[in-house]
Amino acid sequence: LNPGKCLASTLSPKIDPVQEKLLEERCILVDENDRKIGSDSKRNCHTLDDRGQSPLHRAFSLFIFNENNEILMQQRSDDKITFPGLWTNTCCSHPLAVPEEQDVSNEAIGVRRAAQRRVLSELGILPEHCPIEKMVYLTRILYSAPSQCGQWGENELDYILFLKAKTLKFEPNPNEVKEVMFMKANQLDDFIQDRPNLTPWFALLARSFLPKWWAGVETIEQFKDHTSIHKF
Ligand code: DMA
Ligand code: MN
Repeated sequence: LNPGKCLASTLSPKIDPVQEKLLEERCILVDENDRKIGSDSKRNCHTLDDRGQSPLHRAFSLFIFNENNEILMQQRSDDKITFPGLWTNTCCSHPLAVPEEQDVSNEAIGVRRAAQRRVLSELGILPEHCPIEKMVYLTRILYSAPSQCGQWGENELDYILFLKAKTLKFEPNPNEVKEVMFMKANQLDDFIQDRPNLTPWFALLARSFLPKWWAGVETIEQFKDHTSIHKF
């Protein structure tokens, strides 16, 4: 990712009002061991300081597979404040600093609730097609990355969630998602070679754990590791 190269829309001085309002959400601040140390606005959590850093907060990355084990991929809308226009996995966002979503007991139930909330708002996937009890919490990763234009970035402790969907119906919300596609496992290498416009976290996972997890998706529980926090 070239931080110097900005998409046209990110050069626009006007921030999309819907996305701007979402900057008021309260994210969960954590230490490197995933212990909650407070909360802060989505805006502050994604604003880089003069050393290019932002506060570490909890997040999730959900991968939804259809019955043919293809991943539902999304291209972020040009209205997104961080990483606009980039291709990424099905749905990423943050559990919020509210009791229902802060609870990481019971296989990170709060994070899975947040994922169910966000697939509905980003992709129009109904909760019954994304059941919390069918979402598998695999492991956690820690990574940071600047967005395309310097001012914004990520610094996250990211819960990886997999869902093998029985029924998959979606209706992307254009304010969030520009395009969707299904990707087969044997297309992954070409996908990451051919596209300069991938999110940093998807690129990291695609080059590390994803091929192994994907090959074993039918027995995904074998890859559960709730002890490690993998640092990139
Ligand atoms: C944040 O995703 C989470 C990760 C793993 C990067 P996002 O920028 O898509 O969050 P939101 O959808 O809430 O804007
Ligand atoms: Mn974040």
